[in-house]
Amino acid sequence: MGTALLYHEDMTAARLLWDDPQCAIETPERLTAALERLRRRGLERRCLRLAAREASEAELGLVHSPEYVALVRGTEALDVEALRELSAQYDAVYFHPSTYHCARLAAGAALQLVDAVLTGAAHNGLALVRPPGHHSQRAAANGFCVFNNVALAAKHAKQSYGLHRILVVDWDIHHGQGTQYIFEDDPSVLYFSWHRYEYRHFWPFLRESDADAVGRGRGLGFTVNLPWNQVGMGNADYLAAFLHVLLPLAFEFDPELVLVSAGFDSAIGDPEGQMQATPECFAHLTQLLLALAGGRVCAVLEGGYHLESLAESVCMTVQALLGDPAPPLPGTLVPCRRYGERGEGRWAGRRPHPTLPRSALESIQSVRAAQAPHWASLQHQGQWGPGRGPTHICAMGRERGVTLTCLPAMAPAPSPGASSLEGRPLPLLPREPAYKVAALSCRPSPPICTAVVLTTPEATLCLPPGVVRQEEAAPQEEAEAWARPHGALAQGEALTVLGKVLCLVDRILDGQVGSGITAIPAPALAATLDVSIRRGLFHGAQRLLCVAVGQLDRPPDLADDGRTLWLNFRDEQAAALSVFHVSVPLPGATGGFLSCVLGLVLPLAYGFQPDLVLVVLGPAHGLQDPQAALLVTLLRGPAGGRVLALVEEEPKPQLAGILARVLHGEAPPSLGPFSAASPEFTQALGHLRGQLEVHWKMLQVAGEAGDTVLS
Ligand code: X5A
Ligand code: ZN
Repeated sequence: MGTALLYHEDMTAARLLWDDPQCAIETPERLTAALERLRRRGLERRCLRLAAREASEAELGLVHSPEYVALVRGTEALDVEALRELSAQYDAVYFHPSTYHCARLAAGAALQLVDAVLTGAAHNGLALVRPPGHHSQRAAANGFCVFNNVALAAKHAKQSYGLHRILVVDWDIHHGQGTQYIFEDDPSVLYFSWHRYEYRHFWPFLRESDADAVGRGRGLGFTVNLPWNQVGMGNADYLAAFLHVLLPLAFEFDPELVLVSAGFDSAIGDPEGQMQATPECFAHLTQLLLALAGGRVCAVLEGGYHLESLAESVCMTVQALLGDPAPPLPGTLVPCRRYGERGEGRWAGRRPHPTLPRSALESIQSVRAAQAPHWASLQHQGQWGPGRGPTHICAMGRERGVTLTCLPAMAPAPSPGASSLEGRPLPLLPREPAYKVAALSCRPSPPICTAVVLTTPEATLCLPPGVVRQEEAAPQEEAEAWARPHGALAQGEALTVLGKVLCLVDRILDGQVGSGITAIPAPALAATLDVSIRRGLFHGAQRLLCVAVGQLDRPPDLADDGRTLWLNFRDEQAAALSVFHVSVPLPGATGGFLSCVLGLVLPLAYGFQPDLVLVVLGPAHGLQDPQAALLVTLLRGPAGGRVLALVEEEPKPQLAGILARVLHGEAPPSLGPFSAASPEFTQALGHLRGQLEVHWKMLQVAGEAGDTVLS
């Protein structure tokens, strides 16, 4: 079990034999560069290596006409002039004598990957193939594509395994019109594509690439097009597209398998795409998709023409498939602002255009509007947007019928070492500046992935290999000092646990441990949380996100200074008590839970860019195990995997094991059948988002005027 990697050296044989500037970028080096980088990073040997086989003609017939297959077979015997002549009959295609063999291997690799994942030989995988597939149609080659590898894989999954719901995510920067045509009337395949469109001025210049192409007949609503009308889309735009468009529909669809048309011409540096998303973004996109379909994700290479960017992005995808935490996204996460704020570090020089309109949000708005009739999760959203929301969060409290208090200011996060304990006396603690938080990016996987603090030995039995018990503890006097304000922690077992938790917080922040879970006796939970937050800040976390589920109060004397963001799911009204203190009602329906997590918690979490995420499941948290598992899985994204989950020891001792597995990189179980949120719930959530999106731009889903931050 693990991640399958499919490849065959023969796929490097096909190459352009004449001069054609349009086709010159599709080179054999694309494959060798990607594979070389996987080897150099030690990623290839962590995968299950499988050699690709050729798809049979019968298999090709799942998608393509016999005449077309025969025509491609015939190219094996053609001379260069005849190849050139035939190529000219298609749009952006070249044939080589080895094309038929390569294209059968590419299709065969996709089929074999599906076999590996659906037979359980692998959890997920990547097929490194060429020629690519998503432009290829029943009887036509197009856009470097000969056979439609991903469409064949979907048909194969339906035919040979009886699957009923397959999600195809096409993150290549071109519209996979071939895949769209093949499945446009098929409700068993949900096809999502984002693509450079520029109001139809970009290849393949099709009217049917726009957001209002939503499928036909029984397939209405199962084609989802997100056209980008400007170049320069970056990490925040891609993430917003996933959180606000793809994932709500995908969770509602509840696929049994996810196929990715994984083109990396959507990454920074690519000459075709001209976009700005950095390679790390693909780790996040992959990780988000792994939360679907029990983690059965099969990625198949499509485009990607900047060898360096392609190789890095492929590595990021494979790392995420392997279960490694995704490196934090560089730069500020604000959808579609100015270029100057994008592309940090080694990619910093690439700023092709000086300014942009709010183009990404317009695209997101248009696809949500086009799909709303077909998806419960997009209904009753009401209208909230920057133009309609409050200009300041304080202004709106009474009108909206929610409790709001003024916050002091949007203070920038203070530097580590600044007074974080707010005058609270803590004797016996070292007074030297707090430790530096280990650099998050370019960090190798921590030596210990996930550590648990448990009091009951039985509970360890359900832990997967690789999850270890946290034995190391802070010295007793230190634990006592930190416990001092809290009677519940003062002695016995609670104090022992606290000593370990203190140490675990430190280890996660210095990168020696990836993530942690602590099961705590109920009476000590709130106090342990309070101390964990303070310890995290003391240890140098600049921003700490706390997602508290259930009846838990925010520690009353915690400063509202922007260093902590407190999100509380509890059974009362939605309320933004400040920009950093938000209460959300506990949704009953899965639809409500998903809108909270995808539409509120994750945008806030990604926008906040925390160093550490604390997830606390407190009294009466009301989450079913799969919901808790999904929440924790998704919260691995924003802080480079640094999550510490605190749960009550009773009444569900098995919960710690479930969370340990997802933090360790296992896929969460399915949420079960989708149930729509009530219109009241959706509206309350919408109001809350409307208030918060002035400060938290990742919440925005509409591109109306009113954003005054641009200047
Ligand atoms: C698979 C892929 C692009 C074709 C571009 C033609 N095809 N101008 O990225
Ligand atoms: Zn492409």
